[in-house]
Amino acid sequence: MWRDLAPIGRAADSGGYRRYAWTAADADCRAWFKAQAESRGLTYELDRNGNQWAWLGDPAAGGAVVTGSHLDSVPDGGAFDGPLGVVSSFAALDELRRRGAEFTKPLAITNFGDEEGARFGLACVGSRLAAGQLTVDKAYELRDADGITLPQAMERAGYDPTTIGPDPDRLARIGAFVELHVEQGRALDLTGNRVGIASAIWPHGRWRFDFRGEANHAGTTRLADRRDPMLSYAETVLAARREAELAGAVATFGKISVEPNGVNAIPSLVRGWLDSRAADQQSLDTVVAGVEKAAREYADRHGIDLDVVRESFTPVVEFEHTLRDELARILGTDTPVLGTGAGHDAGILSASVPTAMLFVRNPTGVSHSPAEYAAEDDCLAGVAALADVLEGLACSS
Ligand code: HGY
Ligand code: MN
Ligand code: MN
Repeated sequence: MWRDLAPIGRAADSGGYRRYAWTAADADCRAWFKAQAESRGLTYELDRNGNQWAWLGDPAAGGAVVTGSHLDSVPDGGAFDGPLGVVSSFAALDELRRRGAEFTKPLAITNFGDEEGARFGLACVGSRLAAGQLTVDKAYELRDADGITLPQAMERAGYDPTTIGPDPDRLARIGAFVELHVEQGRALDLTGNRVGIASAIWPHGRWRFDFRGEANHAGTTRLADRRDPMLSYAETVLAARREAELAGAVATFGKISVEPNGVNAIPSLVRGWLDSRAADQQSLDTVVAGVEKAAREYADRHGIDLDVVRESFTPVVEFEHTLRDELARILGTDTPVLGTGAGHDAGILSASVPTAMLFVRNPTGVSHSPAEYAAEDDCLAGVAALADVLEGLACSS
């Protein structure tokens, strides 16, 4: 499976993955998923929001045990964030068949569309739409950097955008959703364990800061006469770091766009995106309010107009204790239970269905980077753990 996935959407210059929603690379990932489903005799389904499903057993029977993750990536993402969960799901099913497991419940493997939000700016679009956490109107307004809207992109990829929207009947078929994911920090590695269970996802969100000044000549405009939005932006980046440190949170400006983007021109517009996350809502609110207040002061000082727009927000997710305890019972009560600052489709679905996550050790903690890595032995331990969990939840003992 890894051999087939490895070249898809891989950038030769960085070695990272650029698998953005509704692009050619995404289509290749989707074709791979469908082929994996069909080669195992699973029933392939595409849902109304572009999420892929591979079913063993009758979906209508209810109480299905569902596992899976996503195949899209951030810009220059690693090989494992997302795909490890999907590959492990198919491998776990293979393992269960080897064990001769008898399924008493339907099982499904999923690939949720557009988890990273790399193209349209909003993460987890496929699961948010299904769970009714993103309205169709808002989804239709999403645009990529070239101004292509989400429905246009879907249509160009050969999908029908008119069907998107809440899918409660589909979610009602699910008895439990378990997402396996490479860990995106070093918490597991520090415990010396290969596999862990998720406790919670930090509340997190994305805010767009538009600093508007005045374009002018870089050589002839006196410093005193400038309205340079880059200055306010730069000071705001430093404020974000300061506020995050004070609150024990994280805050990142990782994306920026500049107009007119000329070496010899003072910018007219600097647009920066703040990603901030914290263990609790109050700390996150403190950070974002602090950054915005500082940005307004810096903007005033330089004669800059500032707009701040919250583009997305995901509240804290505390994974349901009954399912979490069941996983701990299956895997051993000494299995580490960890929180994470990373978002997942599992976090979105947790508002609608009992949901749990497994993490696989990441020896460096690096993720959202071409350097992301997981060792084969750890990945195999993840497959074995997922197989045990699926067997415990979906098979007769
Ligand atoms: O955490 C994230 O940025 C994304 O949802 N994986
Ligand atoms: Mn990710
Ligand atoms: Mn992911």
